[in-house]
Amino acid sequence: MPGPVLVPILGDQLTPTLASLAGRTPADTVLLMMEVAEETTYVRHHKAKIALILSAMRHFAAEMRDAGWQVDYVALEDAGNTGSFAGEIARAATRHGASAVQMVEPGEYRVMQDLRALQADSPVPMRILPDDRFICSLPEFYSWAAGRRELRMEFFYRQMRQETGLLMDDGEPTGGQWNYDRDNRAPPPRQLDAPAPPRFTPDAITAEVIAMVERLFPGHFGDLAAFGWPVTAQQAEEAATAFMTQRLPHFGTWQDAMLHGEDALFHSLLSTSLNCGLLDPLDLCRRAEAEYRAGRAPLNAVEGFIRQIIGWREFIRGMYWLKMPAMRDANWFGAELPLPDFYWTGETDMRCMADCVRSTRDNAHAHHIQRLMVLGNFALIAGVRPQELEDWFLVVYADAYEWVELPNVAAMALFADGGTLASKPYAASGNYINKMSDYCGACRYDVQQKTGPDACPFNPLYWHFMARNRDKLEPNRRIGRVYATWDRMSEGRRADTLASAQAVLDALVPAAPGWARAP
Ligand code: FAD
Ligand code: DLZ
Ligand code: SF4
Repeated sequence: MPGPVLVPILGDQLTPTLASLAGRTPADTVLLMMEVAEETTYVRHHKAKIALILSAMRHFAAEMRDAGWQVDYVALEDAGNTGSFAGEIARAATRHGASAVQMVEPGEYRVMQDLRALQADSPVPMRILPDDRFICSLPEFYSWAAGRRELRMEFFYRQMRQETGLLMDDGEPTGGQWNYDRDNRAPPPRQLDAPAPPRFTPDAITAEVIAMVERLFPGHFGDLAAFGWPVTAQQAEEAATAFMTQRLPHFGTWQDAMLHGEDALFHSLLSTSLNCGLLDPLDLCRRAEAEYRAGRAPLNAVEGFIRQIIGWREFIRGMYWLKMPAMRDANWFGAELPLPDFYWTGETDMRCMADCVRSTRDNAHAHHIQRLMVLGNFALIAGVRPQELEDWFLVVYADAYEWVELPNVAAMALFADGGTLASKPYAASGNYINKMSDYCGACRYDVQQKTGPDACPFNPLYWHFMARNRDKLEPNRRIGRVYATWDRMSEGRRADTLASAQAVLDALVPAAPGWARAP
């Protein structure tokens, strides 16, 4: 009798229909799940991110056992735990006398390198299968990208709409337009009264994991007091239903809005569940479309939501694998500023920044425009070294895995790849934040002032960024025209602007070492 097939399932593969389980039966298969020190510590993750993944893993193992599967679960503190995926797969293959190992490819390049090395040395056959939970396979993405001069999400998205048939009528986009982004940028009124997303009270499994995280990772960033993320597929379904019925109808209009203390607004907060496998992306999109077809949600909301998932999410994943490992080293502007300490402490008079860091600390979440136009934008115009900001983003968000974090930070927020993903840097002065939020009114800085100690720091930094990168940005058709405005300013005003920006930069305190990676 040949030994069983060993099927390792990683912490972001919590999906019962995983490709590695197709055709397998409980009689000839052992599932292996591993809590390993290498994953919990390769960066010093937000406490809530570790709690979410380990709790979701433990719940998934219990559900798979209930469904009849044999699950070998290695807990973080088990005696003999080698601390790495490769070590645990090798150990379990011997323990079970496995005839073969079969698993779905990991989401991260770093882990893929380790698994390929293990595969090369494995005494039993080891198959690594494509992750078919993504709508676009990697070979399909590579062939879409091949030979194109510019890789832009919009064109990829149109192809995905055609392939999935989402929001298509007789081969044409529903409503006659592919993209309703213009209707998704309304500045917020003073109050928006968004219904709060459901939070899930920790059960015994989650409570035990939370206690373990507090004990083993006391110095990690973030708070666990408000932990309420879905940790099972059933909870994720509940969260998805609440979103579809309560917030989706307004998702489009207020997609880019920010309000102080309003951490979710009309966003779905489904990324944590999507990224660890508790929800299926295509299913979510079909449900959103059904809300539109039934007349319960408008087209700009539903198209906007579907675009984020079959457009941005898939495009970002394809770009990651296309551009790695170079993407991790990209630094087109040669930015070398250390990450300011307020990214960790939240201690800054910039009200927008303080609120975004607070939400990040309390919830392990901030919404897209906070990530892009406050946290990312400041780092871009101040000139923070990309690898430091990338580490920060990988640590602090419960939905952060390198395949989705890195392209968003390096290529979208920092333009560190020189424009393979975005057509221009998302650099903005305080004016943009003022328009899209209620942050500025009660800020210690004055968003209308362009220079001097009371000026909003985003204002002079914006021009400092433009001026110091002129050789790179002036040829860009989409942004180069701003130099005409700069050149029209008097020499004195330009000098004051640069001096004000330099004063902001000189006052920044670099973060103490050890927040993101163990010193
Ligand atoms: P919603 O606003 O409700 O959007 C719906 C879904 O669309 C999200 O759940 C997500 O799955 C998908 N989506 C939307 N935008 C993107 C995008 N740009 N890339 C990929 N998927 C997208 N998202 C992550 O999942 N993990 C990250 O580590 C991450 N890091 C980011 C870093 C920066 C600098 C920026 C600008 C964006 C980042 N994003 C990341 C994308 C986006 O901000 C989050 O997906 C979103 O805020 C998650 O909240 P939500 O579920 O409420 O999203
Ligand atoms: C993020 C994370 C953490 C903190 N811990 C684990 C773990 O102990 N075991 C596990 O299987 N996965 C964990 N993860 C998620 C992995 O980092 C993720 O599956 C890989 O990065 C995918 O390449
Ligand atoms: Fe942020 Fe400037 Fe507005 Fe203050 S004035 S909240 S620093 S954009």
